[in-house]
Amino acid sequence: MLRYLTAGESHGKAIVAILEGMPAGLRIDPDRINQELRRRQQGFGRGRRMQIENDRVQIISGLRKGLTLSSPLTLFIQNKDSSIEKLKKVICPRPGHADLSGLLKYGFSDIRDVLERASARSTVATVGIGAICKIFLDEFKIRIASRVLSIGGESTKEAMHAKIKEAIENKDTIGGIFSVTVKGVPVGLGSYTHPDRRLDARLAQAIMSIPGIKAVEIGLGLGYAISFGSEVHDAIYYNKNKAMPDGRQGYFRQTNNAGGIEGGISNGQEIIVRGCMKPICTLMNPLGSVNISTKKSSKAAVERSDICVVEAAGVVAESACAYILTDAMLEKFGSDSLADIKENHKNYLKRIR
Ligand code: EPS
Repeated sequence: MLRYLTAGESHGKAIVAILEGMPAGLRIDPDRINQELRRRQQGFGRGRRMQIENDRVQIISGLRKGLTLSSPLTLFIQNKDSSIEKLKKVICPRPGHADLSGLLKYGFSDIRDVLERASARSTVATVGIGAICKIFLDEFKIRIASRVLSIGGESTKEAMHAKIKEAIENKDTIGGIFSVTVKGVPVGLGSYTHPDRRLDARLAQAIMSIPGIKAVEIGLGLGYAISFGSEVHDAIYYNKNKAMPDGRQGYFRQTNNAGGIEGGISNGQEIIVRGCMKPICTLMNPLGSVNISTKKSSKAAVERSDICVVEAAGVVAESACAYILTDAMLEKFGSDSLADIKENHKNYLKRIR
């Protein structure tokens, strides 16, 4: 139903996104998009680039008088640091980054030609698109939030902070785990009828495609591997006075190990996804590498970078989930006009009561 394209290099003129397939009649407040862009720039452990940029969106198509026209929406976010033509050549690939594989794949002789697009700066586009999707989901009271669960294995606020400080002091970097939760999702988004329609598979793909993400779990995730079925499946109850979170009367659960998705379909419970982010690969005290011109051992390149971006990754993952859930809502309830979609949504909730 929905599709998007993004473009832009980290130090190019701008980051651009085109979102096609949003229904007509949705009011878009650019400030809401700017708020999300702002959230992406934050978190303890960000680098100097975030002090330079003040990401703000210009919407250059798809809106008239603040309302969507169902035509493609184009988001344009200017880079303040647009020094791409002046930046120095990079010749020692950083372990963990796309540097070496990208260089060999495309036949470049300067790693900068890889890293400019491989940079996580591209997540500005994901967040811009996700913000529009969140505005759509708000119409259905579907709310998405994220949280940092752990940094370097530590899970209290002070200990997480201390880990990041330790990384800064040691000229190192650190990763962690974030969660994304989605409240208010109606039962019935996604489907078991074909692999590429499964909601959990679609969410996992969207989150795994964020730079630096190495694992995604839904609900109990890896915990399923160490449990008996009787311990982990969410027993079903019925009480005509009790309602599921999506408004359905009668059926309810007392646990949510499934993370809101069974058989590739939302089951009306909160959706719970976790993502694991590896430590940033640019190290101020670099690992061993090889000079691509001389083939001699050398230290990996050092570029301006962040120390820890798990909090920002959570914000980006919220956006990735918002996009998938919007797509699944449009699939279920129609895709032309917001008013029609709302009517279909209302009638559906009435039917499944
Ligand atoms: C980022 C912009 C980049 C980096 C970071 C994320 O800016 P610069 O390279 O100019 O410092 O801060 O990118 C990476 C960590 C990476 O691996 O490329 C941003 O806007 O989020």
